[in-house]
Amino acid sequence: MKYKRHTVTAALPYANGPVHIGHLAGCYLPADIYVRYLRSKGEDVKFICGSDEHGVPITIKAKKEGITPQQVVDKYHKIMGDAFREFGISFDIYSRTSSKTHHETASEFFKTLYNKGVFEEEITEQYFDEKANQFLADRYIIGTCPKCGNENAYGDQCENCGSTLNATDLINPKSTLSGEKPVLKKTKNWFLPLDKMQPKIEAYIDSHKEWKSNVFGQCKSWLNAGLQPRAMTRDLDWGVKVPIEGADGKVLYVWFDAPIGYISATKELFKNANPADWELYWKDKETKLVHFIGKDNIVFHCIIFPAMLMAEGSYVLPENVPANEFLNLEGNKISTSRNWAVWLHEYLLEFKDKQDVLRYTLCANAPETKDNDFTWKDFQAKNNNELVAILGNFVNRTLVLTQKYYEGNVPDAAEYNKNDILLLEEMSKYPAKIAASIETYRFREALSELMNLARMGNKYLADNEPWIVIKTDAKRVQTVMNLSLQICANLTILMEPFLPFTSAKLGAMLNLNRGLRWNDATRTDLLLAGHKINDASLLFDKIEDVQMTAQVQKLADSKKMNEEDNNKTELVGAKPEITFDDFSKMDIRVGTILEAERVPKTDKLLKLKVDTGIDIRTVVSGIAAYYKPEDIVGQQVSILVNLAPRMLKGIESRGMILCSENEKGELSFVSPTKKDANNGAMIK
Ligand code: B3M
Ligand code: ZN
Repeated sequence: MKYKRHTVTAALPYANGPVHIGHLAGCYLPADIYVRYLRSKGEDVKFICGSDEHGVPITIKAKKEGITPQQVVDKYHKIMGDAFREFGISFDIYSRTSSKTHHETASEFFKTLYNKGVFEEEITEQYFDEKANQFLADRYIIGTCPKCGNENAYGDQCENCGSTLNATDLINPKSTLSGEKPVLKKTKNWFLPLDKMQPKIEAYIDSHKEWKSNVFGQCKSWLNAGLQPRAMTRDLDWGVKVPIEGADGKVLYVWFDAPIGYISATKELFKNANPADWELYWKDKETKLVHFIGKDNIVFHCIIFPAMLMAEGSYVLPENVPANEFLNLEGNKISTSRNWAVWLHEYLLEFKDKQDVLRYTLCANAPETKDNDFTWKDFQAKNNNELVAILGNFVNRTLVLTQKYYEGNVPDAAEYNKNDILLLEEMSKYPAKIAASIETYRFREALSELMNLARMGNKYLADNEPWIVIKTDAKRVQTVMNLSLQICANLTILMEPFLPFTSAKLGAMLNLNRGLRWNDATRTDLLLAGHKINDASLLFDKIEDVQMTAQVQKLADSKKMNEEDNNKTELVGAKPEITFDDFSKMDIRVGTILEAERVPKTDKLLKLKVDTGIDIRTVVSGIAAYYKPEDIVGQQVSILVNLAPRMLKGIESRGMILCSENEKGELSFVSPTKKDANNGAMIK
């Protein structure tokens, strides 16, 4: 069936950190290539993305940075949007799920399902952290995966084996907020009865045997295990409020609201046009809906979201979900927390104007069927041996010779010989060949075909040696150069989805008509005789060893820093990090208690006279339950001397005696271990 229009989405990234090469290779680059190709074919396509601003990853980040969730998403929404734009990821809209449109759209969607009686309302026991006084959903809880034994599985998903989980499935659950073992507490939630929907979902999946085998296989294995009802609401406060009565303090499950983000972003896109138009891109049967994602999102896009759409009833279902596997970096899993990543914003600073080199490398090496590895050595090789030596070299030789022989005027093709005719025939096959690969989501193959066209051009030049023939047969050289120029023009069109920056640059050098489309690349008259081309400059330049050594060193440094960090104990529930300057503001000294007496009418307080080495002062301390006054006279203690004075029970207390507190809340002095410490000695 030929579709009238296309809705293409790329996974909404969590707005909790910048974008790295794994994100790009995983879904944004293939999606962009696909969309640029469709546009070049003249298809009606909308490319939809935005930030996923809800969910526990956001609130955890906020806590860690000591800012609000809204501040977190504002910060990263901008950073991510900028990085995508700079790499030429050509979204028609990059929206966000904290927008009003989204909150309204997600609420409405939920209400529709609720009114249709789709949800099962159930009171179940969910984990609760008594110390943090909140329910623990999704990433607020970790434990051992019941399927694969990974000890760090999240409450909703195990990243090791890809299973979707419920928090109550975890063995040895632990709160990521306090590190404590959670208790079970009853709460009401609304469940999507995936178990009952299984036959319909199964029929849908079975009608898509053409899907990539990694995607189809994962779906089948979930179906074979039997789908379980899944809660679509959470007892959390950050997210889209559950829009029904009796649901105070609850929000929509982030995986319920996030895919609806695609719909609300499309609405935003059309908000200044005819607002009903957005519906065509979601509800018209002649719309082809394709989701580009990474493999950890397969179940949500292939099972849960389609189930939601089916239950709603008026939407088309995803026609394909070409998920990629993961990209590793120099042999190790990319990790944000361990800073084992190549960040796009850093890449741009270090490799200015080389977006296409990264696009090329990531596409040529895309983890389409299995996990793949990015190495700097390979990046350099791809640039030097392919982009520079094949594509750049062919184009440069053609343009330089055209300037040299014809002052930049395209020569007339005099007469085609047998080889020229063969070349023309071959050339005309490329658009269809590359298109077939792109349409079946085989982007690596498509890119390698593109390079074959450049190779063919190089070989043509080498076989025909215009630089030698020019001395004897100027007419022949005109034909050779004319054909070489046509190949350059075709390359400009066909490379655009993969290398948009280079395509624009080459198009400008060739002074090529803008607005040429994919199918024009079969033509051999894109540059007519007499057409004037512009000066040639290099499309790519060599990347030197020193640049690569610096990148490898940067990664080694971050590995070393991590190893040092790993030697530290787990900082569960720790206070936020401070600088050395923060610490050195505190003036802590050794002092000796000279006098001690109870503060009348209190159980807790002792009034102490302390020799701090710099003065003798009064301090009121809450230690009466643990120390008798007569026992502590002569005791050496640590005292914070530059704490602002406070009035306690009418006594001015100047400073604070440092104590440790055990698990029962009992205090004990922190004292020098050697008895001969001097009063006034600094503690640092
Ligand atoms: N934010 C997960 C991720 O970034 C999630 C994708 C949502 S797509 C609707 O991997
Ligand atoms: Zn697992």
